[in-house]
Amino acid sequence: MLSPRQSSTRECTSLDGLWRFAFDPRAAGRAERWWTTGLPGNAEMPVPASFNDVLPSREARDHVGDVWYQRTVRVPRGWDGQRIVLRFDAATHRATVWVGDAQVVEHEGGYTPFEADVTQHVRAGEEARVTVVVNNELSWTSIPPGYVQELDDGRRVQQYFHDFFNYAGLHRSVWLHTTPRVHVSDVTVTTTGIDDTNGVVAYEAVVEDREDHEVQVTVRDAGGAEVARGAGHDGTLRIDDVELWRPGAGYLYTLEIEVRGPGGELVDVYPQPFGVRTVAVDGHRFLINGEPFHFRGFGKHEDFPVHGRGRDLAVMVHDFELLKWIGANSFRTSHYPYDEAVLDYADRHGVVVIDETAAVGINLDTGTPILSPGEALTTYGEATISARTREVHRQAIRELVARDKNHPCVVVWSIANEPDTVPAEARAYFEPLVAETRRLDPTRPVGFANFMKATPERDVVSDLFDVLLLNRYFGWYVQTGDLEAAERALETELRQWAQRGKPIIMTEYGADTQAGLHSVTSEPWSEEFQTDFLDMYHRVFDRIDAVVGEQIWNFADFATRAGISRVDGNKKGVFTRDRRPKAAAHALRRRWRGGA
Ligand code: GCB
Repeated sequence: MLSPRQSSTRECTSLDGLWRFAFDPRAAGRAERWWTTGLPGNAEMPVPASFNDVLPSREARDHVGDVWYQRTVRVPRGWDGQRIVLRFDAATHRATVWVGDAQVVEHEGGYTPFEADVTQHVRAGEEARVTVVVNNELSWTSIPPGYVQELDDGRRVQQYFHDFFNYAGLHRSVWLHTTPRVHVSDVTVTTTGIDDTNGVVAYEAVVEDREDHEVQVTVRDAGGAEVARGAGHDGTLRIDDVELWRPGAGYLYTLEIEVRGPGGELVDVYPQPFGVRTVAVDGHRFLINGEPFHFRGFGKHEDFPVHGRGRDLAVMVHDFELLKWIGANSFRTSHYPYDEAVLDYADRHGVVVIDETAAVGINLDTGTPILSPGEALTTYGEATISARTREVHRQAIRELVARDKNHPCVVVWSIANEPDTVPAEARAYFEPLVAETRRLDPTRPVGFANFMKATPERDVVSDLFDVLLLNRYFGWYVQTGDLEAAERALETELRQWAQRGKPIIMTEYGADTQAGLHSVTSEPWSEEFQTDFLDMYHRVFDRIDAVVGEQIWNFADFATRAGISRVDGNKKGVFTRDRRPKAAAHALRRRWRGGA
Protein backbone atom coordinates (compact mmCIF):
# COMPACT_ATOMS: atom_id res chain seq x y z
CA MET A 1 0.00 0.00 0.00
CA LEU A 2 1.40 3.37 -1.02
CA SER A 3 2.24 6.05 1.53
CA PRO A 4 0.17 9.19 1.15
CA ARG A 5 2.42 11.71 -0.58
CA GLN A 6 1.85 15.20 -1.91
CA SER A 7 2.47 15.85 -5.59
CA SER A 8 1.16 18.25 -8.20
CA THR A 9 -1.92 16.00 -8.46
CA ARG A 10 -2.30 14.92 -4.80
CA GLU A 11 -3.03 16.76 -1.57
CA CYS A 12 -2.90 15.54 1.95
CA THR A 13 -4.13 16.77 5.32
CA SER A 14 -3.35 15.36 8.75
CA LEU A 15 -6.12 14.39 11.15
CA ASP A 16 -3.72 14.19 14.08
CA GLY A 17 -4.69 16.12 17.18
CA LEU A 18 -7.24 15.72 19.95
CA TRP A 19 -10.18 13.42 19.22
CA ARG A 20 -13.27 12.81 21.34
CA PHE A 21 -12.80 9.51 23.16
CA ALA A 22 -14.79 6.93 25.14
CA PHE A 23 -14.06 3.58 26.77
CA ASP A 24 -16.64 0.94 26.00
CA PRO A 25 -15.78 -2.28 27.85
CA ARG A 26 -19.27 -3.79 27.29
CA ALA A 27 -19.45 -2.95 23.57
CA ALA A 28 -22.52 -0.74 24.09
CA GLY A 29 -21.45 1.61 21.33
CA ARG A 30 -21.94 -0.95 18.61
CA ALA A 31 -25.49 -1.69 19.79
CA GLU A 32 -26.31 1.98 20.36
CA ARG A 33 -24.72 3.06 17.08
CA TRP A 34 -22.47 5.74 18.61
CA TRP A 35 -21.25 6.71 15.14
CA THR A 36 -24.69 8.19 14.54
CA THR A 37 -25.21 9.78 17.96
CA GLY A 38 -21.80 10.93 19.14
CA LEU A 39 -19.77 9.59 22.05
CA PRO A 40 -20.86 9.70 25.71
CA GLY A 41 -18.84 11.83 28.15
CA ASN A 42 -16.38 14.58 27.36
CA ALA A 43 -13.02 12.75 27.32
CA GLU A 44 -10.45 13.72 24.73
CA MET A 45 -7.49 11.68 23.54
CA PRO A 46 -4.42 12.68 21.56
CA VAL A 47 -3.86 10.96 18.23
CA PRO A 48 -1.33 9.51 17.75
CA ALA A 49 -0.86 7.88 21.18
CA SER A 50 -1.64 4.70 23.05
CA PHE A 51 -4.58 5.50 25.30
CA ASN A 52 -3.39 3.34 28.22
CA ASP A 53 -1.10 5.70 30.13
CA VAL A 54 -2.64 9.02 29.12
CA LEU A 55 -5.44 8.79 31.69
CA PRO A 56 -4.19 8.07 35.23
CA SER A 57 -6.40 5.12 36.07
CA ARG A 58 -6.13 1.38 36.38
CA GLU A 59 -9.23 0.99 34.20
CA ALA A 60 -7.60 2.92 31.37
CA ARG A 61 -4.32 1.05 31.60
CA ASP A 62 -5.87 -2.39 31.81
CA HIS A 63 -8.88 -1.76 29.57
CA VAL A 64 -9.98 -4.75 27.52
CA GLY A 65 -12.39 -4.29 24.64
CA ASP A 66 -13.58 -1.36 22.54
CA VAL A 67 -12.56 2.29 22.68
CA TRP A 68 -14.11 4.96 20.47
CA TYR A 69 -12.53 7.97 18.77
CA GLN A 70 -14.48 10.67 16.98
CA ARG A 71 -13.80 14.02 15.35
CA THR A 72 -15.02 16.18 12.55
CA VAL A 73 -12.91 17.31 9.65
CA ARG A 74 -13.63 20.03 7.11
CA VAL A 75 -12.84 18.70 3.67
CA PRO A 76 -10.88 21.37 1.75
CA ARG A 77 -13.06 23.22 -0.75
CA GLY A 78 -10.59 22.67 -3.56
CA TRP A 79 -10.99 18.90 -3.38
CA ASP A 80 -14.17 18.85 -5.45
CA GLY A 81 -13.97 16.18 -8.15
CA GLN A 82 -11.03 14.39 -6.53
CA ARG A 83 -11.00 10.88 -5.14
CA ILE A 84 -10.83 11.32 -1.35
CA VAL A 85 -9.15 8.71 0.84
CA LEU A 86 -9.17 8.29 4.61
CA ARG A 87 -6.06 6.49 5.80
CA PHE A 88 -4.96 5.15 9.17
CA ASP A 89 -1.26 4.40 9.57
CA ALA A 90 -2.28 1.90 12.30
CA ALA A 91 -5.09 1.05 14.74
CA THR A 92 -4.14 -1.46 17.42
CA HIS A 93 -5.31 -4.21 17.13
CA ARG A 94 -8.39 -3.83 14.90
CA ALA A 95 -10.79 -1.12 13.90
CA THR A 96 -14.06 -0.26 12.20
CA VAL A 97 -14.47 3.21 10.73
CA TRP A 98 -17.54 5.26 9.85
CA VAL A 99 -17.78 8.52 7.96
CA GLY A 100 -21.07 10.13 8.87
CA ASP A 101 -23.46 7.19 9.22
CA ALA A 102 -21.73 4.94 6.71
CA GLN A 103 -19.25 2.23 7.62
CA VAL A 104 -16.28 2.67 5.30
CA VAL A 105 -13.65 0.13 6.36
CA GLU A 106 -12.70 -2.58 8.83
CA HIS A 107 -9.17 -3.74 9.51
CA GLU A 108 -7.49 -6.49 11.51
CA GLY A 109 -3.88 -6.15 12.74
CA GLY A 110 -2.43 -3.38 14.85
CA TYR A 111 0.69 -2.26 13.01
CA THR A 112 -0.07 -1.92 9.32
CA PRO A 113 -2.01 0.81 7.49
CA PHE A 114 -5.46 0.68 5.95
CA GLU A 115 -7.58 3.11 4.01
CA ALA A 116 -11.03 3.74 2.57
CA ASP A 117 -12.19 5.59 -0.50
CA VAL A 118 -14.67 7.99 1.11
CA THR A 119 -15.45 10.11 -1.95
CA GLN A 120 -19.13 9.15 -1.81
CA HIS A 121 -19.42 10.05 1.88
CA VAL A 122 -17.95 13.56 2.03
CA ARG A 123 -18.35 16.85 0.16
CA ALA A 124 -15.62 19.33 -0.57
CA GLY A 125 -15.96 22.41 1.63
CA GLU A 126 -18.20 20.65 4.19
CA GLU A 127 -17.59 18.96 7.51
CA ALA A 128 -17.55 15.20 7.89
CA ARG A 129 -17.75 13.18 11.11
CA VAL A 130 -15.20 10.40 11.45
CA THR A 131 -15.82 7.71 14.08
CA VAL A 132 -13.49 4.82 14.82
CA VAL A 133 -13.97 1.91 17.20
CA VAL A 134 -10.66 0.33 18.11
CA ASN A 135 -10.60 -3.04 19.82
CA ASN A 136 -7.50 -4.18 21.73
CA GLU A 137 -8.35 -7.83 22.40
CA LEU A 138 -5.88 -10.55 21.52
CA SER A 139 -7.26 -13.96 20.68
CA TRP A 140 -6.09 -17.29 19.30
CA THR A 141 -6.74 -15.88 15.84
CA SER A 142 -5.00 -12.54 16.24
CA ILE A 143 -1.37 -11.66 15.50
CA PRO A 144 0.02 -11.47 18.12
CA PRO A 145 -2.10 -14.12 19.86
CA GLY A 146 -3.55 -14.08 23.36
CA TYR A 147 -6.81 -14.82 25.10
CA VAL A 148 -9.24 -12.95 27.30
CA GLN A 149 -9.78 -14.55 30.69
CA GLU A 150 -13.21 -14.05 32.27
CA LEU A 151 -12.81 -13.75 36.05
CA ASP A 152 -15.46 -14.89 38.56
CA ASP A 153 -16.16 -11.27 39.49
CA GLY A 154 -17.06 -10.49 35.89
CA ARG A 155 -13.86 -8.67 34.97
CA ARG A 156 -12.08 -9.53 31.76
CA VAL A 157 -8.29 -9.80 31.75
CA GLN A 158 -6.12 -9.94 28.65
CA GLN A 159 -3.55 -12.73 28.71
CA TYR A 160 -0.73 -12.85 26.20
CA PHE A 161 2.57 -14.59 25.63
CA HIS A 162 4.83 -11.70 24.75
CA ASP A 163 6.96 -9.53 26.99
CA PHE A 164 5.82 -6.00 26.21
CA PHE A 165 2.80 -4.05 27.36
CA ASN A 166 -0.32 -4.43 25.23
CA TYR A 167 -0.53 -0.74 24.33
CA ALA A 168 -3.43 0.07 22.03
CA GLY A 169 -5.38 2.79 20.29
CA LEU A 170 -4.62 5.06 17.35
CA HIS A 171 -0.83 4.86 17.68
CA ARG A 172 -0.05 6.44 14.38
CA SER A 173 -1.17 9.26 12.14
CA VAL A 174 -4.51 9.57 10.39
CA TRP A 175 -4.70 11.26 7.00
CA LEU A 176 -7.28 12.55 4.59
CA HIS A 177 -5.83 12.80 1.12
CA THR A 178 -6.76 12.98 -2.50
CA THR A 179 -5.83 11.08 -5.59
CA PRO A 180 -7.17 11.59 -9.09
CA ARG A 181 -9.78 9.01 -10.17
CA VAL A 182 -7.24 7.42 -12.51
CA HIS A 183 -4.32 7.03 -10.16
CA VAL A 184 -1.21 5.10 -9.30
CA SER A 185 -2.24 2.60 -6.64
CA ASP A 186 0.96 0.58 -6.22
CA VAL A 187 4.63 0.67 -7.21
CA THR A 188 7.43 -1.84 -6.80
CA VAL A 189 11.05 -0.91 -7.44
CA THR A 190 13.81 -3.52 -7.19
CA THR A 191 17.49 -3.44 -8.00
CA THR A 192 18.23 -6.16 -10.54
CA GLY A 193 21.94 -5.54 -10.98
CA ILE A 194 24.83 -3.30 -10.10
CA ASP A 195 28.39 -3.09 -11.30
CA ASP A 196 31.16 -0.61 -10.63
CA THR A 197 29.43 2.27 -12.35
CA ASN A 198 25.87 1.33 -13.28
CA GLY A 199 22.70 0.16 -11.62
CA VAL A 200 19.69 -1.50 -13.20
CA VAL A 201 16.31 -1.29 -11.51
CA ALA A 202 13.03 -2.93 -12.43
CA TYR A 203 9.80 -1.10 -11.74
CA GLU A 204 6.16 -2.01 -11.87
CA ALA A 205 3.35 0.51 -11.40
CA VAL A 206 -0.29 -0.36 -10.95
CA VAL A 207 -2.71 2.25 -12.25
CA GLU A 208 -6.43 2.09 -11.51
CA ASP A 209 -8.87 2.62 -14.41
CA ARG A 210 -6.05 3.22 -16.82
CA GLU A 211 -7.82 2.61 -20.18
CA ASP A 212 -6.36 5.02 -22.73
CA HIS A 213 -3.80 6.21 -20.20
CA GLU A 214 -0.06 5.98 -20.48
CA VAL A 215 2.58 5.66 -17.84
CA GLN A 216 5.89 7.50 -17.99
CA VAL A 217 8.59 7.24 -15.41
CA THR A 218 11.54 9.46 -14.60
CA VAL A 219 14.33 8.67 -12.18
CA ARG A 220 15.70 11.71 -10.38
CA ASP A 221 18.81 11.82 -8.25
CA ALA A 222 18.91 13.34 -4.80
CA GLY A 223 19.41 16.78 -6.31
CA GLY A 224 16.34 16.41 -8.55
CA ALA A 225 18.24 15.92 -11.82
CA GLU A 226 16.85 13.39 -14.29
CA VAL A 227 19.11 10.35 -14.61
CA ALA A 228 16.88 7.84 -16.42
CA ARG A 229 13.49 7.71 -18.06
CA GLY A 230 11.14 5.05 -19.36
CA ALA A 231 7.59 4.37 -20.44
CA GLY A 232 5.00 1.71 -19.73
CA HIS A 233 3.62 0.40 -16.46
CA ASP A 234 6.62 -1.85 -16.04
CA GLY A 235 10.16 -1.98 -17.31
CA THR A 236 13.81 -1.75 -16.41
CA LEU A 237 15.88 1.39 -16.12
CA ARG A 238 19.61 1.83 -16.22
CA ILE A 239 21.24 4.45 -14.04
CA ASP A 240 24.75 5.38 -15.18
CA ASP A 241 27.35 6.42 -12.61
CA VAL A 242 25.00 5.14 -9.97
CA GLU A 243 25.29 6.19 -6.35
CA LEU A 244 24.53 3.05 -4.36
CA TRP A 245 22.48 2.95 -1.16
CA ARG A 246 25.01 1.80 1.43
CA PRO A 247 24.93 1.17 5.17
CA GLY A 248 25.88 4.50 6.71
CA ALA A 249 25.19 6.42 3.47
CA GLY A 250 21.56 6.12 2.47
CA TYR A 251 21.54 7.63 -0.99
CA LEU A 252 18.02 7.79 -2.44
CA TYR A 253 16.68 8.30 -5.92
CA THR A 254 13.07 9.08 -6.72
CA LEU A 255 11.00 7.26 -9.30
CA GLU A 256 8.46 9.76 -10.52
CA ILE A 257 5.51 7.96 -12.04
CA GLU A 258 3.32 10.03 -14.33
CA VAL A 259 -0.02 8.95 -15.71
CA ARG A 260 -1.07 10.78 -18.85
CA GLY A 261 -4.50 10.86 -20.46
CA PRO A 262 -5.41 10.29 -24.11
CA GLY A 263 -4.51 13.88 -25.03
CA GLY A 264 -1.17 13.68 -23.23
CA GLU A 265 -2.51 15.66 -20.26
CA LEU A 266 -1.00 14.95 -16.86
CA VAL A 267 -3.47 12.98 -14.74
CA ASP A 268 -1.45 11.73 -11.77
CA VAL A 269 2.09 11.97 -10.41
CA TYR A 270 3.42 9.79 -7.62
CA PRO A 271 7.00 10.18 -6.34
CA GLN A 272 8.46 6.94 -4.95
CA PRO A 273 11.86 7.13 -3.25
CA PHE A 274 14.11 4.10 -3.68
CA GLY A 275 17.71 3.05 -3.22
CA VAL A 276 19.93 1.04 -5.53
CA ARG A 277 21.42 -1.81 -3.57
CA THR A 278 21.52 -5.59 -3.55
CA VAL A 279 21.22 -8.04 -0.68
CA ALA A 280 22.42 -11.64 -0.81
CA VAL A 281 23.43 -14.53 1.38
CA ASP A 282 26.53 -16.46 0.40
CA GLY A 283 27.39 -19.29 2.78
CA HIS A 284 28.10 -17.68 6.12
CA ARG A 285 28.30 -14.22 4.63
CA PHE A 286 25.57 -11.59 4.50
CA LEU A 287 26.24 -9.33 1.54
CA ILE A 288 24.99 -5.81 0.87
CA ASN A 289 26.11 -4.62 -2.59
CA GLY A 290 28.31 -7.72 -2.73
CA GLU A 291 30.26 -6.72 0.39
CA PRO A 292 30.13 -8.57 3.71
CA PHE A 293 27.99 -6.74 6.24
CA HIS A 294 28.21 -7.15 10.03
CA PHE A 295 25.05 -6.09 11.91
CA ARG A 296 25.74 -4.01 15.02
CA GLY A 297 22.73 -2.74 16.92
CA PHE A 298 19.67 -3.65 18.89
CA GLY A 299 16.24 -5.08 19.09
CA LYS A 300 14.07 -2.07 19.89
CA HIS A 301 10.51 -1.20 20.86
CA GLU A 302 8.27 1.70 20.02
CA ASP A 303 7.90 2.65 23.66
CA PHE A 304 8.11 5.84 25.70
CA PRO A 305 6.46 7.23 28.86
CA VAL A 306 2.91 8.58 28.66
CA HIS A 307 2.21 7.99 24.99
CA GLY A 308 3.23 4.32 25.05
CA ARG A 309 3.67 3.22 21.49
CA GLY A 310 2.50 6.50 19.94
CA ARG A 311 4.39 7.97 17.01
CA ASP A 312 6.78 10.61 18.35
CA LEU A 313 9.20 12.19 15.89
CA ALA A 314 11.33 13.76 18.64
CA VAL A 315 11.93 10.38 20.29
CA MET A 316 12.45 8.79 16.89
CA VAL A 317 15.19 11.22 15.84
CA HIS A 318 16.76 11.04 19.31
CA ASP A 319 16.89 7.24 19.08
CA PHE A 320 18.53 7.38 15.66
CA GLU A 321 21.08 9.86 16.99
CA LEU A 322 21.78 7.57 19.95
CA LEU A 323 22.27 4.69 17.51
CA LYS A 324 24.82 6.82 15.71
CA TRP A 325 26.45 7.92 18.99
CA ILE A 326 26.92 4.34 20.07
CA GLY A 327 28.15 3.14 16.69
CA ALA A 328 25.18 0.94 15.73
CA ASN A 329 24.45 0.37 12.06
CA SER A 330 21.18 -1.57 12.29
CA PHE A 331 18.17 -2.63 14.37
CA ARG A 332 15.29 -5.07 14.29
CA THR A 333 11.70 -3.81 14.40
CA SER A 334 10.99 -6.15 17.30
CA HIS A 335 8.21 -7.20 17.59
CA TYR A 336 5.94 -5.56 15.02
CA PRO A 337 6.20 -3.31 11.95
CA TYR A 338 7.22 0.20 13.05
CA ASP A 339 5.81 3.53 11.95
CA GLU A 340 6.70 4.23 8.33
CA ALA A 341 8.50 7.43 9.36
CA VAL A 342 11.07 5.18 11.06
CA LEU A 343 11.80 3.30 7.85
CA ASP A 344 11.85 6.50 5.79
CA TYR A 345 14.44 7.90 8.20
CA ALA A 346 16.49 4.70 8.11
CA ASP A 347 16.41 4.84 4.30
CA ARG A 348 17.73 8.38 4.26
CA HIS A 349 20.44 7.76 6.84
CA GLY A 350 21.64 4.33 5.74
CA VAL A 351 20.53 2.42 8.82
CA VAL A 352 19.97 -1.29 8.11
CA VAL A 353 16.69 -2.85 9.28
CA ILE A 354 15.46 -6.36 9.99
CA ASP A 355 11.71 -5.90 9.49
CA GLU A 356 9.49 -8.06 11.69
CA THR A 357 5.80 -8.99 11.67
CA ALA A 358 3.76 -8.83 14.87
CA ALA A 359 3.85 -12.64 15.13
CA VAL A 360 5.34 -12.75 18.62
CA GLY A 361 4.33 -15.20 21.32
CA ILE A 362 3.32 -18.11 19.12
CA ASN A 363 4.79 -20.17 21.89
CA LEU A 364 3.18 -21.70 24.96
CA ASP A 365 6.39 -23.47 25.97
CA THR A 366 8.60 -20.59 27.02
CA GLY A 367 8.93 -21.74 30.62
CA THR A 368 9.52 -18.15 31.81
CA PRO A 369 7.04 -17.01 34.45
CA ILE A 370 6.21 -13.76 32.68
CA LEU A 371 5.11 -15.49 29.53
CA SER A 372 3.61 -18.80 30.57
CA PRO A 373 -0.16 -18.89 30.42
CA GLY A 374 -0.31 -20.95 33.60
CA GLU A 375 -2.46 -23.61 31.98
CA ALA A 376 -1.28 -26.75 30.28
CA LEU A 377 -1.87 -25.83 26.65
CA THR A 378 0.12 -26.87 23.62
CA THR A 379 1.15 -24.25 21.10
CA TYR A 380 -0.41 -25.78 18.01
CA GLY A 381 -3.96 -27.17 18.07
CA GLU A 382 -7.53 -26.49 17.05
CA ALA A 383 -8.15 -24.48 20.24
CA THR A 384 -4.84 -22.58 20.19
CA ILE A 385 -2.57 -21.73 17.23
CA SER A 386 -4.48 -23.25 14.32
CA ALA A 387 -4.76 -23.03 10.55
CA ARG A 388 -6.99 -19.99 11.13
CA THR A 389 -4.20 -18.24 13.03
CA ARG A 390 -1.84 -19.09 10.21
CA GLU A 391 -4.11 -17.33 7.71
CA VAL A 392 -4.12 -14.18 9.85
CA HIS A 393 -0.32 -14.49 10.08
CA ARG A 394 -0.14 -14.86 6.29
CA GLN A 395 -2.16 -11.67 5.89
CA ALA A 396 0.17 -9.88 8.34
CA ILE A 397 3.15 -10.90 6.16
CA ARG A 398 1.34 -9.69 3.04
CA GLU A 399 0.62 -6.31 4.58
CA LEU A 400 4.18 -5.94 5.86
CA VAL A 401 5.73 -6.68 2.48
CA ALA A 402 3.17 -4.54 0.65
CA ARG A 403 3.99 -1.58 2.88
CA ASP A 404 7.76 -1.94 3.16
CA LYS A 405 8.96 -3.56 -0.08
CA ASN A 406 10.45 -0.34 -1.49
CA HIS A 407 12.55 0.51 1.55
CA PRO A 408 16.23 -0.06 0.81
CA CYS A 409 16.94 -0.12 4.57
CA VAL A 410 14.97 -3.38 4.92
CA VAL A 411 17.35 -6.27 4.23
CA VAL A 412 15.66 -9.21 6.00
CA TRP A 413 12.03 -10.17 6.64
CA SER A 414 11.64 -11.66 10.10
CA ILE A 415 8.28 -13.43 9.94
CA ALA A 416 8.03 -14.28 13.67
CA ASN A 417 9.72 -13.83 17.01
CA GLU A 418 10.42 -16.92 19.10
CA PRO A 419 7.65 -19.17 17.86
CA ASP A 420 7.55 -22.71 19.22
CA THR A 421 9.61 -24.48 16.56
CA VAL A 422 10.17 -27.73 18.39
CA PRO A 423 6.96 -29.71 17.70
CA ALA A 424 6.46 -31.29 14.26
CA GLU A 425 3.37 -29.11 13.72
CA ALA A 426 5.65 -26.06 13.52
CA ARG A 427 6.87 -27.21 10.12
CA ALA A 428 3.39 -27.44 8.66
CA TYR A 429 2.64 -24.04 10.12
CA PHE A 430 5.75 -22.26 8.81
CA GLU A 431 6.43 -23.92 5.45
CA PRO A 432 3.61 -22.10 3.60
CA LEU A 433 4.44 -18.81 5.32
CA VAL A 434 8.06 -18.91 4.21
CA ALA A 435 6.95 -19.79 0.67
CA GLU A 436 4.48 -16.89 0.73
CA THR A 437 7.15 -14.42 1.87
CA ARG A 438 9.50 -15.53 -0.89
CA ARG A 439 6.70 -15.34 -3.47
CA LEU A 440 5.87 -11.80 -2.36
CA ASP A 441 9.50 -10.72 -2.35
CA PRO A 442 12.16 -12.91 -3.96
CA THR A 443 14.84 -10.27 -3.34
CA ARG A 444 15.26 -10.36 0.45
CA PRO A 445 16.39 -13.17 2.77
CA VAL A 446 13.74 -14.55 5.11
CA GLY A 447 14.30 -15.40 8.77
CA PHE A 448 12.60 -15.72 12.14
CA ALA A 449 14.03 -15.10 15.61
CA ASN A 450 14.70 -18.51 17.13
CA PHE A 451 13.89 -19.21 20.79
CA MET A 452 16.45 -20.64 23.20
CA LYS A 453 14.69 -23.99 23.66
CA ALA A 454 14.75 -24.62 19.90
CA THR A 455 18.36 -25.79 19.81
CA PRO A 456 19.92 -27.17 16.61
CA GLU A 457 18.88 -30.73 17.59
CA ARG A 458 15.30 -29.77 18.44
CA ASP A 459 14.31 -27.03 15.99
CA VAL A 460 12.31 -28.33 13.01
CA VAL A 461 12.06 -25.27 10.75
CA SER A 462 15.38 -23.41 10.47
CA ASP A 463 16.40 -25.20 7.27
CA LEU A 464 13.48 -23.44 5.54
CA PHE A 465 15.03 -20.02 6.14
CA ASP A 466 17.95 -18.09 4.59
CA VAL A 467 19.50 -16.65 7.74
CA LEU A 468 19.66 -17.84 11.35
CA LEU A 469 18.38 -15.19 13.75
CA LEU A 470 19.11 -16.41 17.28
CA ASN A 471 17.89 -15.07 20.63
CA ARG A 472 19.98 -16.42 23.52
CA TYR A 473 20.18 -15.69 27.24
CA PHE A 474 23.04 -17.86 28.55
CA GLY A 475 24.17 -16.15 31.75
CA TRP A 476 20.74 -14.65 32.39
CA TYR A 477 17.76 -17.01 32.19
CA VAL A 478 20.10 -20.01 32.47
CA GLN A 479 23.51 -20.17 34.19
CA THR A 480 22.34 -16.94 35.83
CA GLY A 481 25.36 -14.87 36.81
CA ASP A 482 27.87 -17.57 35.83
CA LEU A 483 29.51 -16.08 32.78
CA GLU A 484 32.15 -18.81 32.54
CA ALA A 485 29.58 -21.56 32.14
CA ALA A 486 27.51 -19.30 29.91
CA GLU A 487 30.48 -18.63 27.63
CA ARG A 488 31.05 -22.35 27.11
CA ALA A 489 27.37 -23.06 26.47
CA LEU A 490 27.04 -20.16 24.04
CA GLU A 491 30.12 -21.11 22.06
CA THR A 492 29.14 -24.76 21.86
CA GLU A 493 25.69 -23.97 20.54
CA LEU A 494 26.84 -21.31 18.07
CA ARG A 495 29.41 -23.73 16.63
CA GLN A 496 26.60 -26.24 16.08
CA TRP A 497 24.49 -23.67 14.27
CA ALA A 498 27.50 -22.59 12.21
CA GLN A 499 27.58 -26.06 10.69
CA ARG A 500 24.34 -25.23 8.89
CA GLY A 501 26.38 -23.02 6.55
CA LYS A 502 24.15 -19.95 6.94
CA PRO A 503 24.88 -16.52 8.38
CA ILE A 504 24.07 -16.20 12.08
CA ILE A 505 22.75 -12.91 13.41
CA MET A 506 22.37 -12.81 17.18
CA THR A 507 19.10 -10.89 17.39
CA GLU A 508 18.80 -10.97 21.20
CA TYR A 509 21.19 -11.30 24.13
CA GLY A 510 21.01 -9.18 27.23
CA ALA A 511 20.63 -8.89 30.97
CA ASP A 512 18.14 -6.89 33.04
CA THR A 513 20.03 -4.01 34.61
CA GLN A 514 18.86 -1.50 37.16
CA ALA A 515 20.44 1.83 36.24
CA GLY A 516 22.52 3.06 39.16
CA LEU A 517 23.01 -0.36 40.75
CA HIS A 518 26.71 -1.14 41.10
CA SER A 519 28.64 -4.15 42.27
CA VAL A 520 32.36 -4.91 42.72
CA THR A 521 31.59 -8.58 42.17
CA SER A 522 29.52 -7.99 39.03
CA GLU A 523 26.25 -9.31 40.40
CA PRO A 524 23.27 -9.77 38.06
CA TRP A 525 21.13 -6.61 37.74
CA SER A 526 24.17 -4.34 38.21
CA GLU A 527 25.59 -2.12 35.49
CA GLU A 528 28.90 -3.97 35.80
CA PHE A 529 27.21 -7.29 35.11
CA GLN A 530 25.50 -6.00 31.97
CA THR A 531 28.85 -4.79 30.65
CA ASP A 532 30.62 -8.07 31.50
CA PHE A 533 27.76 -10.09 30.05
CA LEU A 534 27.91 -8.26 26.72
CA ASP A 535 31.73 -8.47 26.66
CA MET A 536 31.51 -12.22 27.08
CA TYR A 537 29.08 -12.57 24.15
CA HIS A 538 31.32 -10.40 21.99
CA ARG A 539 34.39 -12.51 22.77
CA VAL A 540 32.49 -15.55 21.56
CA PHE A 541 31.14 -13.84 18.42
CA ASP A 542 34.64 -12.71 17.51
CA ARG A 543 35.80 -16.34 17.54
CA ILE A 544 33.08 -17.59 15.15
CA ASP A 545 33.13 -16.43 11.53
CA ALA A 546 29.52 -17.45 10.91
CA VAL A 547 28.31 -14.79 13.36
CA VAL A 548 27.66 -11.77 11.16
CA GLY A 549 25.50 -9.77 13.51
CA GLU A 550 25.13 -8.63 17.08
CA GLN A 551 21.86 -6.98 18.06
CA ILE A 552 21.54 -6.58 21.81
CA TRP A 553 18.29 -6.90 23.69
CA ASN A 554 17.30 -4.10 24.17
CA PHE A 555 18.10 -0.58 23.04
CA ALA A 556 16.13 0.91 25.96
CA ASP A 557 14.12 -0.26 28.97
CA PHE A 558 10.46 -0.71 28.07
CA ALA A 559 7.04 -1.28 29.58
CA THR A 560 5.69 -4.76 30.14
CA ARG A 561 2.67 -5.96 32.04
CA ALA A 562 3.24 -6.50 35.74
CA GLY A 563 4.90 -9.74 36.82
CA ILE A 564 7.28 -11.14 39.39
CA SER A 565 10.25 -10.93 37.04
CA ARG A 566 9.55 -7.39 35.85
CA VAL A 567 10.04 -4.33 38.07
CA ASP A 568 8.38 -1.44 36.25
CA GLY A 569 9.07 -3.14 32.94
CA ASN A 570 11.90 -4.91 31.19
CA LYS A 571 15.27 -3.48 32.18
CA LYS A 572 17.52 -5.01 29.54
CA GLY A 573 17.98 -1.62 27.90
CA VAL A 574 21.44 -0.28 27.31
CA PHE A 575 19.63 3.04 27.79
CA THR A 576 16.95 3.65 30.40
CA ARG A 577 13.38 4.20 29.26
CA ASP A 578 14.09 7.95 29.19
CA ARG A 579 17.25 7.29 27.16
CA ARG A 580 20.05 7.78 29.69
CA PRO A 581 23.06 5.54 29.06
CA LYS A 582 23.91 2.72 31.42
CA ALA A 583 27.60 1.80 31.76
CA ALA A 584 27.21 -0.79 28.99
CA ALA A 585 26.35 1.96 26.51
CA HIS A 586 29.82 3.45 26.93
CA ALA A 587 31.45 0.02 26.64
CA LEU A 588 29.51 -0.68 23.45
CA ARG A 589 30.50 2.66 22.03
CA ARG A 590 34.13 1.69 22.54
CA ARG A 591 33.60 -1.66 20.79
CA TRP A 592 31.56 -0.28 17.92
CA ARG A 593 33.27 3.03 17.31
CA GLY A 594 36.78 2.30 18.52
CA GLY A 595 38.53 5.63 19.00
CA ALA A 596 36.05 7.54 16.83
C1 GCB B 1 12.85 -12.77 24.52
C2 GCB B 1 11.81 -12.06 23.74
C3 GCB B 1 11.69 -10.59 24.13
C4 GCB B 1 11.79 -10.47 25.63
C5 GCB B 1 13.14 -10.97 26.07
C6 GCB B 1 13.35 -10.91 27.58
O1 GCB B 1 13.34 -13.79 24.18
O2 GCB B 1 11.98 -12.17 22.35
O3 GCB B 1 10.49 -10.10 23.65
O4 GCB B 1 11.57 -9.17 26.08
O5 GCB B 1 13.28 -12.29 25.69
O6 GCB B 1 13.85 -9.91 28.06
O7 GCB B 1 12.97 -11.86 28.26
